[in-house]
Amino acid sequence: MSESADVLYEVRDRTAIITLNIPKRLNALNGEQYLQLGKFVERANEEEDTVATIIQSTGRFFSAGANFADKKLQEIDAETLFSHEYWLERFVARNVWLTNVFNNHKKILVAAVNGPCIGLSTGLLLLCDLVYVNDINKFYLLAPFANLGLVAEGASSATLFMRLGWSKASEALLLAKPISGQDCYNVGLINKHYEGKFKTTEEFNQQVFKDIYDAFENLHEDSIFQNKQLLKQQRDVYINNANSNEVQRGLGKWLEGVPQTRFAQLAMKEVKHKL
Ligand code: CO8
Repeated sequence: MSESADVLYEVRDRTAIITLNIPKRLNALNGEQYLQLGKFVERANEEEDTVATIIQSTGRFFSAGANFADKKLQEIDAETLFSHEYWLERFVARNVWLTNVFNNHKKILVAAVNGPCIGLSTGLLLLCDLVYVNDINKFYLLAPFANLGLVAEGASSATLFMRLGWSKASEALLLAKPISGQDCYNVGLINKHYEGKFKTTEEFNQQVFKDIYDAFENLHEDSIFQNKQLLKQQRDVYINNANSNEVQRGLGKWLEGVPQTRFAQLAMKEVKHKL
């Protein structure tokens, strides 16, 4: 297993497995950790012998989104913190690239979802082909951009309505409401759930790995990959359009300065999301 301790990578039985490993922060990711995640997904794309790529996690959350307590953000001087240069590099370039890396992945992209998912990570989750959840009663999606002075990220302005329908997408994005695991299951986002029968995230991850392997083991690889390309072509126009429009609007929000204040308030525990 090769690793930066925070995000891990391994290949097992024709499957690349990427693990978010920051349970104490509920797998909230800072800029470098999102970059590492993207690099690992790129690496998985180039693996010669794999059919699937699983994104899995540790602890009680799948991912709490961007790390609002990122020290680097707090140490930056005010002029930089409101500059085009900073946000073009740290936000626009990163989000466009990461969203494309997920959208363009050639293998079956699977999310093994041990718990709730928030923010940019929700956008990435919605770009996965298959979603397996341990316990739908403990799972929710939260796209809290309207509460943070931001706009949709990770092409979620397209994927939310494609995967949840317009009404739930509106609740998620316009009202920053969490979408429950039961709702996500009812609308078909979740392929399978396990009624919370696994007491540890590791046991759950192991079962998803086994289920995926059993499902693709005897199929013809090239047909899988070509079918993925065919399916993907149907959504590409939406995803690519959303990706570029989202970052353009998002950049405007960072230059306006509201998210910087909201992130600081979250870090000081002055505000909380409504769950
Ligand atoms: N960043 C950093 N630390 C976090 C985060 C986060 N996003 N979320 C949770 N944590 C930490 C908490 O600070 C806490 O640490 P400590 O134990 O040291 O106090 C620990 O994880 C456990 O969290 P809670 O005690 O708060 O656990 P609860 O179960 O009570 O609440 C919640 C869980 C509801 C998830 C709550 O922690 C929360 O609201 N977190 C914030 C989620 C959020 O807003 N994420 C950002 C979304 S926006 C986004 O992803 C795109 C932004 C693009 C930014 C680009 C920047 C460069």
